[in-house]
Amino acid sequence: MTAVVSIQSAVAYGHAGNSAAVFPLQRLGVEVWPVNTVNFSNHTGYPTFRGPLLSVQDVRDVVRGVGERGAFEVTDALLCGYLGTAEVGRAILEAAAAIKRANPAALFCADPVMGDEDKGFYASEGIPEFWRDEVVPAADIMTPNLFELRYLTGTDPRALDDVVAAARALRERGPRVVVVTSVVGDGLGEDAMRMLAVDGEAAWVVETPLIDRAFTGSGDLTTAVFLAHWLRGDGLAGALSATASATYSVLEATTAAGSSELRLVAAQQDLVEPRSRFAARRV
Ligand code: PXL
Repeated sequence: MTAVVSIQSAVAYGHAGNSAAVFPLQRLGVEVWPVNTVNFSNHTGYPTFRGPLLSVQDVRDVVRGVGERGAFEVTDALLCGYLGTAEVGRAILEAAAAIKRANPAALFCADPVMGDEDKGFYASEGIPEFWRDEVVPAADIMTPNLFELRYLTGTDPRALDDVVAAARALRERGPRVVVVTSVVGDGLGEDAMRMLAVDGEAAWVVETPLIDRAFTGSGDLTTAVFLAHWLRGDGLAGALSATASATYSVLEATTAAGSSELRLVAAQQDLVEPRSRFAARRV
């Protein structure tokens, strides 16, 4: 059995946070123990959203209770993403430490959600610094977009080689696997989306056609799918290719359906057998 503790937000309507990550992990064969940090009606991109944020103490209690079931001994990874407050982030770091005490082989996979090229920083005050100063040294896998990689490394990579160098620089500070999404740069065509992955040895890039619209939850989906394939032992190139293929296929199905929410259930076969496939190439 492969098992993941996923500490993220949850929404009733649509797909973001755990509501974008849990089902794809399950569909890829991973047992998931979700710990929700908020219970919102919908993601925050809508004009209204309602419902409670859990207190940090509630999040800690749920994590503790899951640990009391003996789950941490058999947990393969802790997954986290979008953070409302750095306080919840600290509870996540404590959870990572507790899981690693129970199973030293467990991985901490963090998607440092804080902003993007189009919107700039949208994370609350203190969150970017929290990712940079406290999560980077503790994480095993990180999945920043290019905007987030720039901030985390204090670099401004322009060409693909520079992005690879920045991803390697982030590795030097903690995570042994870095996946960079939304890679653009000098000499790279603007009609494609690119993801790049580095570990201690190789760097791999995969390109998919660009779908020119915004999605919410697509980053949460991407990190979840990558983690599932990494835990399965698909290797860096295999996990990257499978992630780009599944994510692109779901986004394409979402767009074809004219849906504003990810079509995770309707297009679930794409998680397992993506209708479009893209190979990774070594750079
Ligand atoms: O996709 C990140 C995310 C997670 N959780 C909630 C969100 C969003 C993005 O809007 O609103 C609640």
